[in-house]
Amino acid sequence: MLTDNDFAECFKRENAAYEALITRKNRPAGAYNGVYQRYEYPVLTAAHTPLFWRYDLDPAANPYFMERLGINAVLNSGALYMNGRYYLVARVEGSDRKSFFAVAESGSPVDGFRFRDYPVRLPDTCPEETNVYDMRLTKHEDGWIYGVFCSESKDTASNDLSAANAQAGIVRTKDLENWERLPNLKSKSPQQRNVVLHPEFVDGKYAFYTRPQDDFISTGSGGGVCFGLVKDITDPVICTEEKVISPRRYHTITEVKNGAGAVPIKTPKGWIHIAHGVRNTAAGLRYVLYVFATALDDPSRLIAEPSGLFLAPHGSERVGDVSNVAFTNGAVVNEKNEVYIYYASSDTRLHVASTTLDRLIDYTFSTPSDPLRSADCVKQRCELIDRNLEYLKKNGIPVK
Ligand code: M1P
Repeated sequence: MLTDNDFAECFKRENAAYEALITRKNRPAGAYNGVYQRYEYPVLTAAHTPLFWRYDLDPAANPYFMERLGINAVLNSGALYMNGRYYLVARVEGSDRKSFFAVAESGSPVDGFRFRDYPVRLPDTCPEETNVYDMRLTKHEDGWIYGVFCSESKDTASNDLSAANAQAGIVRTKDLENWERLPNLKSKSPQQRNVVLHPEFVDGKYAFYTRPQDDFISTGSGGGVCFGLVKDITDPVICTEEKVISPRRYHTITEVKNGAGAVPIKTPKGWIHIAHGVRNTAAGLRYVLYVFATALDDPSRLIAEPSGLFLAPHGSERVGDVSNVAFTNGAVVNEKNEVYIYYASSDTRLHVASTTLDRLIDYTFSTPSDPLRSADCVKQRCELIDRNLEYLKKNGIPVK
């Protein structure tokens, strides 16, 4: 048992380490690819959660200064840029495996994120709900900020203890402090995950990107990222056919499944979507980010899909609770047209990558699409090599 003095020393030491972590400056890191810039440090980790969320700070109740309620991971985060500040609504996973949401904010897009004193106290309107995670934050033109997240419950119809049911929960807020819970989204699909609300009305209706799935893990007959409309957000029923807008494809990075990620970014050339694609490997599922664009006059119409992956888990990002995963559910654009993409690695920590709107547009609309067959991919690459060698020769630039 610690003396009061030792207890106070422990707190002082841990608090100093915490403050050093929160105030540490981030810096660009990683190989150049011209598309985006990674940063050296994650923007949020389990260690970024306040000490008073984890420790009992009363020496009489906690004589060994132990963590009483540990935090396992901080990951997939919705993101918003408002009035010069960057807001993240992160998925925080306790050591009890239950996730919850918490708002962290900073004046900088790449460091300094500090959690508010309390996690989000989501209205508890679904008694069967066991777990909540992965909130997408949409600043909608109706004036509300919506949070669409996965609401998970036990599948009581199955004898399998791990069988679960995923639905899209919906909340709305004006201040990221007071949240109103709306009914879960209803669609024809038995399960839904990775649902995103479009920021503008489409044909006077609320538009959702959905991801129909037959069961909790497998999308089964679900063909990919879909699009559907809802007349009344307080009674959210998809009233149109859920149209596949970004299909899964054989032998691509979306073969096993895909899902909408960040709220689409409006650009003069179209809506840019940063989504995730999943393929299977001998080492298990591999999650990467990819990009596609839909038309401004019809956000359900695919107009560009650059080939392959946009961002894959790299180096130490590849290891974590669920290894080999890159996942995003939040990106922001500031008034300087800088884009910050918040992505989690291996379901463990949250990173940021930066780019600009111009670069993202160029990437989206000038990167060739996937020809889907090795022979055609070689042809595509040889055409690039031809053009490059010709250019270098013409301009007298030596390569060797
Ligand atoms: O473990 C990787 C990801 O798995 C899920 O994504 P999907 O539904 O596409 O398989 C999500 O639960 C996500 O939280 C998680 O990061």
